[in-house]
Amino acid sequence: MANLILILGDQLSMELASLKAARKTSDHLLMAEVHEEATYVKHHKKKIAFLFSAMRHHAEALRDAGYKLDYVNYNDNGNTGSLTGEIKSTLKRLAAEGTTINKVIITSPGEYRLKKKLQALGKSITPTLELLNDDRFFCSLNEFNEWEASVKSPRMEDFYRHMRKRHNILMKGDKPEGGEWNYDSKNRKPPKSGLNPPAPHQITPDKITSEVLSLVAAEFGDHFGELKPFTLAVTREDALKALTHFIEKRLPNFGDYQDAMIEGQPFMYHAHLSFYLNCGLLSPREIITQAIKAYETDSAPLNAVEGFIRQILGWREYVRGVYWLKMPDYKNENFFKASRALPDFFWSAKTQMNCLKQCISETSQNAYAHHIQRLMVIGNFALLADVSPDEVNNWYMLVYADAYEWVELPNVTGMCLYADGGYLATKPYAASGAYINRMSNYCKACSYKISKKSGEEACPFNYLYWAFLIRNKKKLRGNHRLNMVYSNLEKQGKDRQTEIINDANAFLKKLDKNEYL
Ligand code: FAD
Ligand code: DLZ
Ligand code: SF4
Repeated sequence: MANLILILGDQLSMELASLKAARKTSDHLLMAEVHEEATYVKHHKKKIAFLFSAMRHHAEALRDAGYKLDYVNYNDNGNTGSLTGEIKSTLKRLAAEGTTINKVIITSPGEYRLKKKLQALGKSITPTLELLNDDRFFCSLNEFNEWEASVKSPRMEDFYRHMRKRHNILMKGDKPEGGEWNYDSKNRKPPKSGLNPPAPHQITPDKITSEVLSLVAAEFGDHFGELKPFTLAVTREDALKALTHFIEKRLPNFGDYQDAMIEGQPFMYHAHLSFYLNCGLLSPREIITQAIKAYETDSAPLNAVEGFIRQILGWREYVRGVYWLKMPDYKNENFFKASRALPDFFWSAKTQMNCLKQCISETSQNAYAHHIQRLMVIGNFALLADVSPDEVNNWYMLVYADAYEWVELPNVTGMCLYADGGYLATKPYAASGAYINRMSNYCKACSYKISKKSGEEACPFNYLYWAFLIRNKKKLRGNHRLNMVYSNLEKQGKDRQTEIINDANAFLKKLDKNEYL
């Protein structure tokens, strides 16, 4: 008896749990490009092109490795438009050919939405539908839940230390390498003039990618973002080259300039690897191994390597654990009861606020923005302007090529909007224009004046920040990490607070009318 194994678009790894158990001679593999996955949010054109091309290349690699595989192209006649539909029609076809399927096996999907659909399908078909644990992570979901239950406040930093010890990464016996767990005090330097980071590894589209680019232009022309130039890796070989390129050329400066932003430099010293990691072309283990090797051979300093590893071994694993522990309720979190509609300029980048203009247009161009652009510019604005978490989450899911709900939702709802009331972050990542000015050169070319605190010319982040604190005083005043900030606000006196509120209200009123701000 044969099994049918569905490989999802973000499961492009030869080490996948469902493949390890596959029998090449009898089992059938299925991959499908479907309308439902491409449109449940209207993903950036580049994301669809990236994934469809990577899926097609992976299908070839699987066939070359001797697997029997059915691949359903987006425009194939009879494409049902959904993954559950494709499983059902494949079962029907195989039955007509005389093949009985014993089990449908799938490595558990990364999104709650799809898991529920597959579980529902399992109840309606004859073969047993089996979901296997996705073991491409350092921490299983059971282990995360046990850790979470065993600590008083489940913060990322403690989880990260637990992971360092558990996997013996950057450890000297039971002590952290270099004596500290975290070298952020050495990181986060402002950008200096003349900084010129090397571009990430770029590839030229091959025949498969060119066909996919035409398909995406024809079928998803109304989706957000620019399709070309398309330079992402779509094979494991090229993704490995992108990894080597990062380790050699950018990792040494990763720590120093982790939070820095320069106009016209979207990638800075960041890895630009999240797309490959999240769809399976690269594994977190091999990335961390390479980073450690760079440290051991003195090619990259400890502050860079530790900072980089913390993102993957710490944050990435942690947000996945939080997602699966807290879903489905996490999707409805709205601590501040924020309800503003997403401003139009999130789509068009038409704003005079230069920081937002740069970050949103780079997002549209590259389906990428680095962490601080996502958190401290775009996300910060959404938080300060009281935009509804649903609308913000929808935007982040849609615009970035690395977006899958397991990683996007905790970052947006928890880290960026504090909509979970402080489960994930100890305080809201809210900041005035001073932070953006310190960490970027955006303010130099802005129509607003960073030095002005009130009035039409003032940087909107300046008064929106204080107005956010005033508006949410009842909810935040008790947070000891905000004690100094609130004392500062109180010292500013009643008249100044009224001025802040008036400036913020005037700005938000214009925002609601979609005026050019
Ligand atoms: P680098 O900065 O070079 O970091 C290296 C790797 O660490 C990344 O590739 C990524 O795998 C991991 N990493 C870093 N920070 C995080 C984090 N906070 N959570 C999880 N993994 C992390 N990341 C996604 O992969 N998908 C998303 O949809 C996503 N949405 C985000 C939304 C917001 C509002 C914020 C603040 C962050 C979001 N992140 C998301 C996290 C982070 O911004 C991206 O992983 C990172 O920018 C990817 O670029 P890079 O590969 O150059 O990362
Ligand atoms: C994101 C995506 C897109 C755009 N298209 C497909 C597809 O056509 N077929 C597929 O199997 N997967 C696709 N994906 C990835 C899935 O949405 C992803 O597997 C789920 O969201 C679970 O993480
Ligand atoms: Fe952004 Fe304010 Fe600086 Fe303009 S002045 S770039 S709005 S932080």
